[in-house]
Amino acid sequence: MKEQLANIRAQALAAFDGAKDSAALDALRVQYLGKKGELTAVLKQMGKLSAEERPAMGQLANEVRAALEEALEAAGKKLEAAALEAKLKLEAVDVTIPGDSVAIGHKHPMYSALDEIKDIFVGMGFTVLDGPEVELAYYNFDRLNAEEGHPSRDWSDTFYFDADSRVMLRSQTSPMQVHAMETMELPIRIIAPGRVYRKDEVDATHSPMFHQVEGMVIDKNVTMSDLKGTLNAVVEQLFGKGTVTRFRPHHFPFTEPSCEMDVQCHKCGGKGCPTCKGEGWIEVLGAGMIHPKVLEMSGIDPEVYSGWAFGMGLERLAMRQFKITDLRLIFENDTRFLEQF
Ligand code: 2U9
Repeated sequence: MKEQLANIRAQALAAFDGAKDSAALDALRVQYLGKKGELTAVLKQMGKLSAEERPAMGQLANEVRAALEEALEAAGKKLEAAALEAKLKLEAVDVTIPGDSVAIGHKHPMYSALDEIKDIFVGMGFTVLDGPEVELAYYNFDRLNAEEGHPSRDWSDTFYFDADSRVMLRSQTSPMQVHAMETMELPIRIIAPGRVYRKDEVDATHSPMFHQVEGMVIDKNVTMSDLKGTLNAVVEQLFGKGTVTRFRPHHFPFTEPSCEMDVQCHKCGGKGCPTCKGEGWIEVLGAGMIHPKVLEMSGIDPEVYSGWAFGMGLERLAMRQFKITDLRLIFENDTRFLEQF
């Protein structure tokens, strides 16, 4: 019996140590320590021993059981640790593997041009306004001295919402200045950038939606020299110090007198080249002294106050700045185009 117990101990310890996984180990537990296991079978024979032999054999059997249980627990722990190790290896994140790159967007070139303009005007004390794109024709036309019958009010030029031509998509950002005259305290220095809508066919230089930046100053003793001085300072910041400008007479219903401002072509210095289409000058904006009737309609006394205003197309400015030859590229949002800026 002593030998049997020694064999069981040796075999069981070797078997536990070699178990491949916890299921195999559990089967071995049943095989050696279970109710019908090998150790139990030996213990059942204890009754056959003499009273003298029994205590020593009992003690030995207990020692073997304790040894087996201890070895079983150790083997279990070893398997558990190995399983954890394998799982960690399997689930480990290799931080050295290059990640999937996420394409990062950036500012649209036209909004870069707008931000530059905003910075220039804000630096001179102007406030930037925002306003509705759906407007009353009253604010878009009447209050800007474009009376009934003015060509720009025609259905072929303007997107109206109603048969009475009262509600429309604004065709200029000027109604924002009218709202400002109604709500802001004088003096006023504002710029009004935003989308405007006109019934134009799409081509390389036209779009039914485009962006304008308009601006306005109203104060006492404001004159044409303020207009020229301020706009000259603006284009010097936009196109460089010493930029030569000229002002040509023009006509707008909302300003009197009105003018257009050209900058001398930076490419050819005024001689004429492809950039300025042989003209030597590039038109940048329209401007003028706010018409006294426009001031009066907003309750501002033109005998006390005067003002100047300007307007320019943002796409045209961005196209010149970034040498973009087709307006459609600005709106198509083709990343192959946009990535270049
Ligand atoms: C108020 C009074 C006057 C805004 C002005 C222009 C001249 C102008 C055009 C430039 C190219 C529009 O985008 S464009 O087609 N605009 O030339 N705009 S003065 O004058 C105002 C505006 C509001 C109350």
